[in-house]
Amino acid sequence: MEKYIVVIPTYNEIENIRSIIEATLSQGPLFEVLIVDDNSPDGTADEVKKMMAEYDSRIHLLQRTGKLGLGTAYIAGFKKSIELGASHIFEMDADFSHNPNDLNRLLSPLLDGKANISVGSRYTKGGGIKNWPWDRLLLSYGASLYVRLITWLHVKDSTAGFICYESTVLKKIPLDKITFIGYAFQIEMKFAAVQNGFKIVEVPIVFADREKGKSKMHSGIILEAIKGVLTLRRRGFKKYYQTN
Ligand SMILES: Nc1nc2c(ncn2[C@@H]2O[C@H](COP(=O)(O)OP(=O)(O)O)[C@@H](O)[C@H]2O)c(=O)[nH]1
Ligand SMILES: [Mg+2]
Repeated sequence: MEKYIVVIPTYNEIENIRSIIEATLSQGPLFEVLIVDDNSPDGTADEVKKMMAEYDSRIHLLQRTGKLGLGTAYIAGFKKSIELGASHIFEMDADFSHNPNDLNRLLSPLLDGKANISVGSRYTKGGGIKNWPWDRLLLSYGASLYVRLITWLHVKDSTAGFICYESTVLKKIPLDKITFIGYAFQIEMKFAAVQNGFKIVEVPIVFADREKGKSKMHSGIILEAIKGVLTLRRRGFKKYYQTN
């Protein structure tokens, strides 16, 4: 049975949470959301609970005890989505940088059997970025070139975090071996998927900077990515992520 679960990690997204959930559910009756909240001090989870009482059973909430990072939030969300019987599982941010109106465009190549994973890509023809300062643009584009050079991963937007997976992909990848938490997590997931023989397609999207709330990006995450890519190269030679 088809069931599309959109996993949305949150940390202090009170200004975005209601509208992002509504926009996601409005994409079609088969869409559900799973919020993974890290005990946001601003009460994001309380707002989700209110909506769960107002709406039907298409809203799910996973609460963690504290800010444990984006990567582990997604891993927990993927496991829960598999338990809930999802056929397709999405990664999407809460801050509208990823437009929920693109969800069906990400899904469609998978429903057509063209690939197992689709990546909302800023760096493929037709994609782009709105309202980012030049230094973040440079960092992001530079990172994508660096990743391709070191890992040979054939994905133009390797740090992208707007993704749709067939659930079979997330059942096959050894999720307990996924260790990174920031941009490196996004690269690691794509790398592990390719190592297991899955096909990735890039769908052009326009990424917009957040209008409400604050970014949680920090320099530690950049450092993790620089070192992480080298670790991935070594793991690639050892087929570290390959399962039978
Ligand atoms: N659960 C959880 N969510 C997080 C954490 N860090 C960031 N997020 C969420 O991940 C998404 C992307 O984070 P954001 O701060 O917008 O990063 P940026 O887009 O790279 O500036 C947003 O929905 C955040 O609320 C975390 O440690 N735990
Ligand atoms: Mg953001």
